[in-house]
Amino acid sequence: MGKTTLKEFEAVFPLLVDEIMGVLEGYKIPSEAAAWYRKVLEHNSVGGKCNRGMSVVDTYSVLTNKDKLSDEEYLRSAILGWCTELLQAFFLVADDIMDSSKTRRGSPCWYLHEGVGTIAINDACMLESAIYVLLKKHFRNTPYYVDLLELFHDTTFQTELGQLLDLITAPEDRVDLSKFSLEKHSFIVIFKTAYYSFYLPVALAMYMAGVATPENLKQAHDVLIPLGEYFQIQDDYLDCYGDPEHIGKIGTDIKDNKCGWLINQALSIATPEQRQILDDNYGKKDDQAEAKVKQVFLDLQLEKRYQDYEENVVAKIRTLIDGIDETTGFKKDVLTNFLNKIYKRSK
Ligand code: GPP
Ligand code: MG
Ligand code: MG
Ligand code: MG
Repeated sequence: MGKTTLKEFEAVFPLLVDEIMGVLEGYKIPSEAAAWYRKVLEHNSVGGKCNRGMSVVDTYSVLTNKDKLSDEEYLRSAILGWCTELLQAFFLVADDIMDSSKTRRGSPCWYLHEGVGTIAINDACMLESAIYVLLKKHFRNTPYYVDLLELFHDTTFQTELGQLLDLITAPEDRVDLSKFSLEKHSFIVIFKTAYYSFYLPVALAMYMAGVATPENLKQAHDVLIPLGEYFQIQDDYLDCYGDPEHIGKIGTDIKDNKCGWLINQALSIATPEQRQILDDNYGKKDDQAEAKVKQVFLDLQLEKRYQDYEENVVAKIRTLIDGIDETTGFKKDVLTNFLNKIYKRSK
């Protein structure tokens, strides 16, 4: 099955930016605002791995059994892919403000750019709006237009709920590790990441391929949500153990008092002495305190624990994929492709 390349997929984006600029021209907006919006779109949507966006195209190819899509089909599935990337861009611009992050995709976070600051909040909202400009232009005449709108709205709401719990479980002024738990962590990561990163791109391709029955959507959901949970646990792991040069961002979870996978694992096995060090140093905006937490993580051999978790969860997900019923138009390969893309990822 021929997979799309980043180069092919990225080549579609300038066409979409031009279309969006056309809408602004219709409003006769002063040119400096149009230039600003163009910069926002280009800087924040391009430059990532585009795994989510490209997976819409690849999933559509698998579901329709086509080795090579027609130009028209490629373009339409890539537009849904870019809508997914715009949603991600909206979330990342906003998330970096909320997490006080410094870098994203190897350059300063958007809100830290010269002259941007809190305008980034409006920019994030406008990245979201671009989704609906594109959907209206390209999908308004399809029978599944309302399904697409509902899917984007529901997914956005789910992600915001996850972000809410992520943020209120990590207050800046009051560190209380007894509020953390693996159950809470699971809710946070499923809602803030799994829905928009895994379920959304597949469901989009399913609507376009005409196989989005409630049964098939449920089959997809029941594997993609655990897969997305595993993906965010990788993100939590890489926040501490990833190479900032390689992942393009500097980890902030310990200083930000986040209810991440590593701290929850540490809490479940720490001795009273280690627990005291964690209580005294977690969530402090201070390099030395962060280093003390990392030392406890090291002493608890969390890296090994993570590798064991990874092998276990991947075996479970493979069993779930084996149980998929393909007679109703859904395909195991859709899910296997996702799993292969993220297994043992280092960025
Ligand atoms: C990832 O969390 C989750 C998001 C980017 C969703 C944000 C949702 C909003 C409604 C704004 P993260 O903070 O661990 O991501 P990263 O490590 O990339 O900063
Ligand atoms: Mg973040
Ligand atoms: Mg965050
Ligand atoms: Mg993270």
